[in-house]
Amino acid sequence: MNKLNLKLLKLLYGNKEEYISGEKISNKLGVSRTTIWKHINVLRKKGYIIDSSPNKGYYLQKTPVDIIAEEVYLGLKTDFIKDIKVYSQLNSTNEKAKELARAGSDTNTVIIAEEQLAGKGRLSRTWYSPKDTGLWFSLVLRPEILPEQAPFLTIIASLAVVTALKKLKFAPVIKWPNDILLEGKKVCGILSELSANLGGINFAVVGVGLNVNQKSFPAELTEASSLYLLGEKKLDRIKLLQSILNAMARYYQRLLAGDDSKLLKEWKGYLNILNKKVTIYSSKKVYQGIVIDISQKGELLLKDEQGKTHSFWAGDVSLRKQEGRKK
Ligand code: BT5
Repeated sequence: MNKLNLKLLKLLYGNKEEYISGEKISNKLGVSRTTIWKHINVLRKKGYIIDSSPNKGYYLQKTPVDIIAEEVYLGLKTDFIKDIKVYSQLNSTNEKAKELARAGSDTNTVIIAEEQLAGKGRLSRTWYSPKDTGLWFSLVLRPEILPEQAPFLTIIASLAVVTALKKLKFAPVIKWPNDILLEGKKVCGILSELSANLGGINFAVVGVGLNVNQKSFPAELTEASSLYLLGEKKLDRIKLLQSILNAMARYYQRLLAGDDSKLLKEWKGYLNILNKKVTIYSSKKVYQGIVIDISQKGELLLKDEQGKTHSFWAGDVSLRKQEGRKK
């Protein structure tokens, strides 16, 4: 994010509905009026409508509809997020986030794409990410937790999305390990990836795909839906993203503070498979049984028909409720 653009925007926001003179901006930011004029034009190119008058100065009339890093940043209630990068098109925000993380990018950076050409799901699946309609973003984190606690990153991300959806009066349900459903339809998927060694976690990337304003889906995605289709209202993606990131900041702090048990309990409150009959597909075998619990480490515990308990990690298996359809 360009720091001067951000400072300039803050001033314009602070003076909504009225003009602020070029001289006043110049004094406050300690830069020349020509520099301000150049940066006003940069903001205009990003979609901000800023009126200017030789006598009165500048006035912010309208903010853009596209996702703009500064715009997201200004509405955050937390200093948890250190940087936001928005791309109009990426193959995958997770891939970009990993590339930046490997190159030493700051922690707590959000990578957003307006469109993904090769959005990723688990187990080499693809995530349909059409242009300008959803929220496709990844967070680069360097959490000081043990590698075995990594499933908690997906847990807190789903709690953050659930919190934001509940604020909009939706009633979300979590399907283990990483789906968020509304009225039985998948509106959100989360993909967390980890780079770790014996010393601990190098970095984690938490990717969130949330269907917001799509009006339709490809025929093969029979179980997908969007907030628009279910709520019959177009939503402001920036506000929604801010709400998710604000909630994520609170959950992340709790995770770092060692509040795992309570987080897990809260998350289990939204799960739709506890005590239900399910079929689990691992790469080698198919298991059937009843989900008896999720372990403190985030593994699914399944009791099979012979009474034997098996545990599964999220990354390795797919699951369907019996009589249900395969994910
Ligand atoms: C997931 O995988 O649900 C994780 C999806 C994570 C996507 C985000 S977007 C930002 C970040 N960058 C990335 O590259 N990825 C992350 P999984 O549980 O494997 O589910 C994938 C399955 O969901 C697919 O095989 C489809 O059946 C279905 N699906 C694909 N696109 C969908 C969509 N937009 N909405 C609902 N379902 C979808």
